[in-house]
Amino acid sequence: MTTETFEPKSIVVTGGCGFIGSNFVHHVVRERPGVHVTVLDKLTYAGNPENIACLPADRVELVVGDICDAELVDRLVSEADAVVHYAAESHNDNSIADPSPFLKTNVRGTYTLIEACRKHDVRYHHVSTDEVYGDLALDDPARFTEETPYRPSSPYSSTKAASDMLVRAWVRTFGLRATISNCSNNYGPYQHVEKFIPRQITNLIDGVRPKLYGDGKNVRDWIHTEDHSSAVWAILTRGRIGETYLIGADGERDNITVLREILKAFGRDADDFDWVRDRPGHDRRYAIDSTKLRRELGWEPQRIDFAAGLAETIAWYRANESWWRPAKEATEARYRAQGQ
Ligand code: NAD
Ligand code: TDX
Repeated sequence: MTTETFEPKSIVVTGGCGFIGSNFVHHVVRERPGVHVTVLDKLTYAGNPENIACLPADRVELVVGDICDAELVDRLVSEADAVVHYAAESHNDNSIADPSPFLKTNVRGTYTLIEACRKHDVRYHHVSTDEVYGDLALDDPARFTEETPYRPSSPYSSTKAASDMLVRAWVRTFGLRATISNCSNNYGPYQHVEKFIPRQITNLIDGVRPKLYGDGKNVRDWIHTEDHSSAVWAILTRGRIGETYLIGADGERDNITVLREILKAFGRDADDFDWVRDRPGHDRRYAIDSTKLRRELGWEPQRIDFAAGLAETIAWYRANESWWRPAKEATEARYRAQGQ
């Protein structure tokens, strides 16, 4: 299928100091020399300006602010060709402990951005998650497609689903020039230590036993964050307006298998971990069918060797202790209070 190429010169990246957003900013600076990036980030507990501090100042500007600040958003959007929206409250466990910031940032924040994009007729790409589709059974041969009905399980995923719905409505009713992507679980550098893979790696560096929820059989569909970035760029520049694209790299693995790969890399015994309290409402399995993205836009993931990607990620956390150390103690204190 032929699609027109959109060539933005100046983009706003919300949440560009978080895990996936900052990896995307690195990707754009490296791969797209003519593009200027304005990062809009509130620098919550999950945002770290260090993630993009090494990038050239004439290519990347950081604006510290809230996506719910309509005046600020209006000004930044009026000066841009496109908005790529990553900013979110992103952690399921936090959304169970306190859903309130999820409602505000994920729903109200998205509303604020799409209103500004509508007013200034600016192209908008909405970054979302496969969790909006709920979960699949372990023995179900099916995978999620763009046609799968929404069935979110957690406060986090229900607010992401709500934000997707707002974008769809703005496309249909107001002609917003938008695309949506729903990606599976990312891993790679700069991921917060609250998330599964970095939590276990940094526990092992600290000589603490990793923590596995429930029976450890929950399946996640892992993709390297670099492949997520290349997919988002393909959709932003060549995707069809109003369309949703699922992003995945055929990386299904259950949690205990991933944990045992990490334990092995540290030379530890396969059973050297603690079983802890399960997450309430814990989704069983996610699996993405990304045929539409591959067929229509010719995208292919490059970083499909999970063992190699994991080894690189472990090496990154070993080499960058000063990056994660400040967040570790408070994160583990939160988990301890939850019995996890
Ligand atoms: P993250 O928690 O690491 O980063 C979120 C960033 O958003 C932080 O820099 C934070 O400071 C910023 N932010 C939060 N609230 C804000 C606000 N009100 N205003 C401005 N900035 C704010 O998240 P992540 O894991 O990088 O996820 C990024 C996006 O990708 C999210 O939209 C998430 O739903 C989506 N996603 C994540 C995954 C995954 O595996 N992590 C998978 C699919 C989709
Ligand atoms: O200590 C742990 N032990 C454990 O067994 C942690 C932190 C998690 N888990 C399990 C829960 C999940 O089955 O590991 C799996 C992955 O957990 P998370 O890293 O919290 O990710 P998940 O809940 O799957 O959501 C992630 O992927 C989809 C991101 O956090 C979301 O932002 C994204 O939308």
